[in-house]
Amino acid sequence: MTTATAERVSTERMLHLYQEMLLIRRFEERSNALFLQGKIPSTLHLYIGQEAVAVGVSSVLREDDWVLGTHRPHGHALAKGVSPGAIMAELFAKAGGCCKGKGGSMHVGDMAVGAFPAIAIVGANAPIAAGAALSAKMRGTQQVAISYFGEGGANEGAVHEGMNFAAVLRLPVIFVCENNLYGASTPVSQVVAIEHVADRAAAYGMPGVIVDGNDVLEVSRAARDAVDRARRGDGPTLIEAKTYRLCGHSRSDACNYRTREEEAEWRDKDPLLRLSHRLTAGLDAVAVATLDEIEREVTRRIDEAVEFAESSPSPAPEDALNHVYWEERGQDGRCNLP
Ligand SMILES: Cc1ncc(C[n+]2csc(CCOP(=O)(O)OP(=O)(O)O)c2C)c(N)n1
Repeated sequence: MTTATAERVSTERMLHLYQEMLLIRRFEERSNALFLQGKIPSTLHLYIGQEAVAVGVSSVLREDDWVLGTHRPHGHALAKGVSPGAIMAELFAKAGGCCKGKGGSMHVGDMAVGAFPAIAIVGANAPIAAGAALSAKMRGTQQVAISYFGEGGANEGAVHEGMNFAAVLRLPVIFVCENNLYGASTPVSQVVAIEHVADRAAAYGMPGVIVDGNDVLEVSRAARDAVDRARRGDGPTLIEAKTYRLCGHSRSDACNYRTREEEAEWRDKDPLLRLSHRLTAGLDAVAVATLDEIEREVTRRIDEAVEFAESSPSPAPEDALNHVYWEERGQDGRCNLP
């Protein structure tokens, strides 16, 4: 097991990463507000506090690489390039949503930009990511697949099967464990007997890397190493990103299983705050006005996403059985599965 170090990067790249993280943060805050107004049916698992993980990882991916998200997937999808409007419309259960309004929050994704529709069964995406990576290896496309899961998910049998299969066949998968310390209300110490989930990598014969999951530069450096290794044909890597969700597990969570002091400590380590400090202080010396400009641009994109969702129609009843599985119909009307 190794620990990652922060990457030396240009100011331009840091501003880009900042904008990507801010897009997720503001998207999540707005969807929470819309949920409370009763505009979003079902529940929401927000990604507030974990933005550096998805953004750091996706920042080193190609468009045709794949990410496989979890029940907390808005950040995974946004960072991979799924349109904010299509995600918001999906949360509204509207026909313009990325799953045509039939998946909701826990299934957002868009294969056109390499984001599998997310899988809400905890840990279930690991063997699917391995399968996608096997297809990339067989076709020689050099694509990589990212399997996200939490420290709770790390204990699911499917995660072990996926990791073992990927290691044995040296598949181009990066397993990213977002260790945010709690699986719903259960502290990690009650479900994992060792200090670092990344230590388990040795048992599969793959590198295990620990990163500060609230430092987008460190995440992106570790992800780049893992992606390079995967594209070279050297197989999978397990990255454990130590992070914290700065919100409840899902709606109506009073967070009584953790202290306000602990939350305050992690608020000081907020990934956005950390990058904005780094950008405005020291060598980079980016003007605060530049960050304000980014804030305005992000707000404009979120406003546009909400407008799109509001004006999108509900799915038509006659479409109830359409678009449930991936399908392309040929001229004869028959399904051609990929
Ligand atoms: C197989 C399975 N068991 C239980 C659940 C219910 N559930 C949803 S989220 C969650 C906690 C997951 O914790 P973790 O994997 O650490 O991810 P986090 O919520 O912290 O992002 C549980 C138990 C589920 N969706 N799937």
